[in-house]
Amino acid sequence: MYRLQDGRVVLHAHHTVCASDVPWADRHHAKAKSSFPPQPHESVLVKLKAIYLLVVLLFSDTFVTEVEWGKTYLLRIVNAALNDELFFAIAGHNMTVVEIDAVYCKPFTTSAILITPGQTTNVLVTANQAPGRYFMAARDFNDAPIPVDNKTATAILQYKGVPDTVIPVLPQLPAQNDTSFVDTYSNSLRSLNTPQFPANVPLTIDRHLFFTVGLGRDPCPTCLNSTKLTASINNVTFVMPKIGLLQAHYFNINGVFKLDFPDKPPAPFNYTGAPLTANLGTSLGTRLSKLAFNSTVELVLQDTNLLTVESHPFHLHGFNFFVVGRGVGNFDPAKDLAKFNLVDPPERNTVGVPTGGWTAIRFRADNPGVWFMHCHLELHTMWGLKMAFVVENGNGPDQSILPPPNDLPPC
Ligand SMILES: [Cu+2]
Repeated sequence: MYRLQDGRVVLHAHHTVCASDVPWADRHHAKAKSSFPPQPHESVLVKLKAIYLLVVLLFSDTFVTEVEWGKTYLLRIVNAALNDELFFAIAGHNMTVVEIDAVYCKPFTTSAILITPGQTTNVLVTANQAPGRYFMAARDFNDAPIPVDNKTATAILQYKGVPDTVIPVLPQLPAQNDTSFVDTYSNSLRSLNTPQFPANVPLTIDRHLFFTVGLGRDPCPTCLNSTKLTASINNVTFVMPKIGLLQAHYFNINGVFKLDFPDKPPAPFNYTGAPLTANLGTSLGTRLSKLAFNSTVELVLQDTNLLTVESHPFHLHGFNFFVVGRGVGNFDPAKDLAKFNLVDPPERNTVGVPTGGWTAIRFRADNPGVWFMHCHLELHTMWGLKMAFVVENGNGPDQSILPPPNDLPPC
């Protein structure tokens, strides 16, 4: 659950095989009439109408939304796919990105957006083209050397008064492996950073973390070839406990997890170079990392070439973070730290770790509890590409975990 800048609240939930959890966020928004829709940051806007747009790869019917010429619309775009980062574009219309993961950003105009599972993006679109029917389309982005789903999902933007018989045109989406589009797009995302909505980037860091994220292969006597695919952070494949982590933490139940998650990989290696310099085996464990209340954290997420390099959209529960840097290859503190954006980095809760590259985030651990951090590709999460932070209570009156509600359902 996230509290937003303007008081709205977003529920971000997961269910193993169900993509329909994300719209809860939008339903929740829809009820919060008092502060919705958000006003644009620039005063040029006109008439605003919210369109709820759920991007999934399988539309059973083609969704059509009607627009009036000359009006500007707010599109709330949610990636509810399980395993696909998506490009999204509208034929003939540019989009102005104004909000990412429910945080305002500096508005910028683009012909397409990239949105990963777990992310949301709000854009303004002005219906100022020749009245007609225009496809909105979404298609997989994947620049890793692995097979991809190449289906295109479509919906239709239809100008009022235009008959349904008009054949819509398709937008030009970036190529499926267009890394440079993603680099440019990612670098265009900046916090609004105004007096009203400041970017409170932590400037001094209490805790430096370096996490390698990637795939692996573990022994499995009952599996084909006696091995199974796996995934790990710092070589730890997360094992889900039988008792809830938060429950175990709150009630001091021993034996559910250990607080020894490593701050860095067990042994440094050439994370993204070829050939492989580490073996594919991982260690299993329910290991968590403890953070002091209100401590500032810098976390570098480093993709590895174990099995294959691949883009991993990482999601942190409980906090927004600032994406202060990203790059290709191995993170090199000697040259990369100096390039961090500590002024107006994008603030969000899910970020892609580039294929064969790294992403650096910073956040303040001011929310006591137990918080998962995981790859938002469902397959990878299930393979163990996750860990959790235990954030200690503070000393103040509102700085401790609340007790569980009386109607908390038992496992
Ligand atoms: Cu992943």
